[in-house]
Parts: sequence; structure tokens; C-alpha cells
Amino acid sequence: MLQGLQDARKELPSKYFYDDAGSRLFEQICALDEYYPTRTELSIMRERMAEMVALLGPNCLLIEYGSGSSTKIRMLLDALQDPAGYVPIDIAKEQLLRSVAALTPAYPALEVLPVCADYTSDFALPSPTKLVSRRIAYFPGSTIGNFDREPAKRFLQQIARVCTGGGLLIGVDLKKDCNILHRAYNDSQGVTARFNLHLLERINRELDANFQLDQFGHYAFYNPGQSRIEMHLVSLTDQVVCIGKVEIAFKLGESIWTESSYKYTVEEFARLARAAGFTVERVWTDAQQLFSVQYLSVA
Ligand code: AVI
Repeated sequence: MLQGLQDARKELPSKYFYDDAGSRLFEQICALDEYYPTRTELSIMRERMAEMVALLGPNCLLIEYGSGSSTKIRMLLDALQDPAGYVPIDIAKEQLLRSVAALTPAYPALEVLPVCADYTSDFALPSPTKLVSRRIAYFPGSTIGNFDREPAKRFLQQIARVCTGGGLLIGVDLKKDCNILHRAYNDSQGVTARFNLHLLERINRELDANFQLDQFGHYAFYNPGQSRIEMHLVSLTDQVVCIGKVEIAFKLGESIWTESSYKYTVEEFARLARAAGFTVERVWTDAQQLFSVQYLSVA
């Protein structure tokens, strides 16, 4: 965090949004009318579930990267034929444990093996007692869009290593009218703004800092040249913030870049998937082509 704030271009990794309060705010974003990705992805999954489970086959081990509240996985678990187990991976421990506790009574025959980890780092994959036909990674929500290009490729390569002989079911947000994108990241209720500002609250609490939240503004826009939404926190005044003993100076209008959310065409994502060692088996989209769910296999 300190290093990012001391750089000439101030930047904080977006993965730090997701402590418990941040994860709850993100869930509120997902329920917003303006935030189309969640409901669109769910509707694609609902409509195409039979085709999806036919591709995944029986007895697969489902590994969910960033499981959050584990709601989307229920659609898969309801439809899959005798899954060998479910490995939810999440960095937010409380939420991980809560969602496992909620899942267990609903799926008593399912072996749930939670892993509390930063899923971009190497972690030990637990082994279920049942025989596993193939490992299937599940990475919904277009979280892949929050990775820059090279890290996205490296992360997909890491999944390919974990799931060799299996595959990856992934949600990928698509390029579209910039106004739809703008509304999705600048919602009228200000939930996205609170989510963004919450990062400063977290730094205050965990790193003994004194950010004044009303001295920073949420700023999100689509950068068409880079095919990404950029989310920033802009300093509303000249100010100095202390993080422990370190002082960080901000000029009026200076920003902390807190998140990128890349949008892809189906062809652009296919190129990325191939570069990481995957074969694109199927791409499902909604009628408006807002979002895609894709099944990629890895030999
Ligand atoms: C988690 N991720 C895919 C979200 C996104 O759309 O990039 C995070 C988010 N940031 C603001 N709104 C939602």
C-alpha cells in the first residue's frame, strides 16, 4: 500500500477492496440496476446451464477463485452430476466461513474444502475423498477484467496448471456502449463511490492512517484507448495524509488509481485464453451481447 501511494502515479491494488465490509458493499453493487454484469451473467447461466454441465461432465472438482458469498456456485451445484467436491477460495475469511456454513446444510453430500488465500498466489489445493474426473476452475463476475493484460495472462496460466486435463468456466464482460459502462460504475445511489472510498477507511483502520474521506472523491470513466474502466479517488484539496509515520502529500485533483476493469471482445479474449494455454470450447452471451460466460479447456 505504502509503495503504491509513494509512486509518482499513486495506485492501490484493487484486491484490497475486499475485506468484510468491502465484500458486503460489493454485494450491494451487484444488486444495483445500473450494474448489469451480475444479473446478466446469472441469466446466461440460468438459460444455458444444461449445456454447461454437459461440458463439465460428472464427478468434477469445482474450484472457485474468489468465491465471495458463493451464490452463483449454487446454480452449478444444483445442476452438476455428482461433483467430487467444491473448493471455494477467498481472501475474506469471515465471509468464506459464513458462506461455507450456509452451503453445507443445502448440499449435505458435497465435500466443501475452503481455502482462505489470495488466489493469485500459489496455494495448496486440498484433495477430496471422492474420485475426481477433472478439475474445473470457476471464475465468474468478470474479475479477470480487474487484471492488467500480462498479469491476466499469468493468472490464466496458473489456472491452466492447476486444471490441466480439465477446464475453466469464466465470466467475461464485453465491450459495449460507453454510457452503459459509465452508469454501471457511477450508480445513482453512490454505492460504488462508497465501495471506492471504503479502501481509505480500511487503510485508516489497519495501517494507522488519517485519510479524511470527505476530502476525496470517487471518479470512474471508460478509457476507450485501453478498453478499461478506470476507478480513481481524487484529492479534493492540497493535503498531507499520515500513514503511521510516513507522510503522503496530495495536490488538489491528484488521484489514487484504485481499479481497472478491462472489457473485451470475444475475439480479444480468445487470443488471451489461447496465449495462456486454453482452447475456447464455448462462448455464451445474452441477447444484447453485454456479457459472456465461456468454457475453456486445457489439455
Ligand atoms: C469484481 N469486479 C469484476 C468488479 C468490476 O466490475 O470490475 C468490481 C467493481 N468495481 C466497481 N464496481 C464493481
